[in-house]
Amino acid sequence: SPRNLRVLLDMDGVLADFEGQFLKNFREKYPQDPFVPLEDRSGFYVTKQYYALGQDIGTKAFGIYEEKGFFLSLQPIEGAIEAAREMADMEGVDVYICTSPIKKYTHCVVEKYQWLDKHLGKEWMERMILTRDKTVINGDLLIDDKPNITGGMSPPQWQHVLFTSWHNRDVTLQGGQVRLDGWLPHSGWRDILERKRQE
Ligand code: UMP
Repeated sequence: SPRNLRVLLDMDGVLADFEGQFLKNFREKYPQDPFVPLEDRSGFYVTKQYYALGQDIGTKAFGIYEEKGFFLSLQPIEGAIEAAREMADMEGVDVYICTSPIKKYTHCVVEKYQWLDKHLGKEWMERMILTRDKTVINGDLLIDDKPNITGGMSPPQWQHVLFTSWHNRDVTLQGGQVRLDGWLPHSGWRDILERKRQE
């Protein structure tokens, strides 16, 4: 029988609403400062866009997601938890969480585990992969909102499913990328898995 399909799920921007929480916290903490509405986001790095508004604004933006409690407080993306559970329950599919912690790891690393425990449960600890280089991780599919994922392994083993978010909605797909527009039942995530299985 064929081997299991190995699916890697990114956390920030795919399972957890990093951008929404970032903006909420930034506006609450710095109500007098300029900000970037979600519909004006472009480029993967939110800090890069805030630095363009001024050095001090960029520094403040950085501070928002380095704060204790930020990563644990992220709300699940709509439909993500249900989809992740259903995917993990699919016959012949192995699901892993593949996420890059920020360099200032103190709160981020532990809170990513806590978030997974809180929203998906203890058995998901077995699925957790923390890495700053996703290209060296084996998989058939990587579902991730970052358009250009590079690293030590070129090309990576996995096919990149670009998960739509505000910052990448106008990005042109490259190479073997396909797009996934969300986790609601009709987004087509199951079709992407089935097609990959039949390759
Ligand atoms: N991140 C930054 N700067 C930004 C936006 C995000 O450092 O401007 C961090 C947050 C996440 C990580 O921890 O990058 C995203 O990692 P992946 O989604 O690629 O796993």
